[in-house]
Amino acid sequence: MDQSNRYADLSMNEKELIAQGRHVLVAYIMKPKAGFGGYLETAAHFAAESSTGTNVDVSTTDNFTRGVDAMVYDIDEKNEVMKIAYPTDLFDRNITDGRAMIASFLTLTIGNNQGMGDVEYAKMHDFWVPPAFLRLFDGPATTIKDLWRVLGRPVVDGGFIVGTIVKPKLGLRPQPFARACYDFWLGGDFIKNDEPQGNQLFAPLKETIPLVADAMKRAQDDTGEAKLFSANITADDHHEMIARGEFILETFAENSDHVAFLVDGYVTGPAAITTARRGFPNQYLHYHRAGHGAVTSPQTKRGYTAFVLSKMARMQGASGIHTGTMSYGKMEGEAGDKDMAYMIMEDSADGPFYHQEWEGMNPTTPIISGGMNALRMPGFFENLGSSNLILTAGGGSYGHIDGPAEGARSLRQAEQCWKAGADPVEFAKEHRQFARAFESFPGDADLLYPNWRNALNVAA
Ligand code: CAP
Ligand code: MG
Repeated sequence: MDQSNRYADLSMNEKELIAQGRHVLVAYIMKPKAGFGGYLETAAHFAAESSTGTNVDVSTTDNFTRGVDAMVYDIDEKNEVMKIAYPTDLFDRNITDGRAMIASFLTLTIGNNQGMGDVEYAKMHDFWVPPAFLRLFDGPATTIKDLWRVLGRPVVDGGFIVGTIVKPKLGLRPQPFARACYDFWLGGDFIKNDEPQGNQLFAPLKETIPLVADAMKRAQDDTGEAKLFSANITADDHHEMIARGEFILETFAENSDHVAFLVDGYVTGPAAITTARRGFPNQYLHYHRAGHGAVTSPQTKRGYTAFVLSKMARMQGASGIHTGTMSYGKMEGEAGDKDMAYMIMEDSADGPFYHQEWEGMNPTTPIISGGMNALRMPGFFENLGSSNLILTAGGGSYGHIDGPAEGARSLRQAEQCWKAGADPVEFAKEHRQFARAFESFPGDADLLYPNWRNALNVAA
């Protein structure tokens, strides 16, 4: 059934829609399935199923209903671009406080439309939120400024937070886990649980966390520096998450403001992020996105992009989210992914289809992770143009041949190298830990700096 006479109006003007501020605008890359309707007809059906309609007319539709139809307002069939305007009245609000929710945004914009029989594929690449609707989202309660403050740094441009992930990913019992933390903290700032680390039987949280809190105290005493820990409180159950968070804060006690809470936000969804955001508004909320590749990978033509995930994370209240390594690490990514970092850090930024004003919503820190080490960092910083971020390098720290503390120092030196605009091989001649990173990661060194052995006088 061709519904384009109801769910499409290509005369609608995007600038006017933005000026009116009564719609969320969404840009998709969409292809109709062969043998079904034309592009506009499929787009209109997509909009119907994403708002007030179904695949047939129903007798209960009245004039009010039509007033909240999602409308296709622009198509570019050659480039497979479909743009839909969703009236903000479509989206669900809390009965408790009238606030908006990402669950409802996703249920409509990336809901049943992901499996429609007449759609080959559709993937969300960008969206725009009007000010009156944007302010109904929690946004971050804490930011990297809160971490810089704990570290005794300036709250503006407080700089690079050198972090790691306790590796191996799983299999350390409490004592060796805490030892791994202490050893890194002698050189680094920030440690996170790896995304699956929680309350495994071989490392009960209630045994591990006290040892980590003690390791933090000893590392702070031994270095004279504040240290940070991002503790995983991910769980299916809201009450479990709250119980974990409360235990962790009780255990860290006077160091509780040194603790961030890690939530695996893709696998648990907006409800878990909001549990942490509203349950522990004083804690930095660290959004780990493990699993996101299932829908965000460039290989996937459905779902939404990592850019969209990052924008939604800021609205949900993530203080920081992993934004990838922008082609410099082990995970999928490209240099242009830096736009996702700007979109969550700045108050005014451009996405692939829409400019977004954040109206003062707190920024979200780009968290860089995934196969990073000191050798890869200068190029990364050069591409992004900033080091006001958190790096968590697991292999890049625990894989350093002189141990994790030296690995941390090599990462900090990598930032110094970039800031000085120095040639990394020349810089290595004067910076031991950075130089030893070349020997720690010879494969990367050969690829990135082919003349390093001769220059640093290191035999093969
Ligand atoms: C990195 C990591 C991170 C992923 C996250 C891992 O370890 O801890 O979870 O990189 O990817 O488990 O692989 P290494 P992203 O530092 O040892 O690679 O940041 O892209 O979400
Ligand atoms: Mg990990």
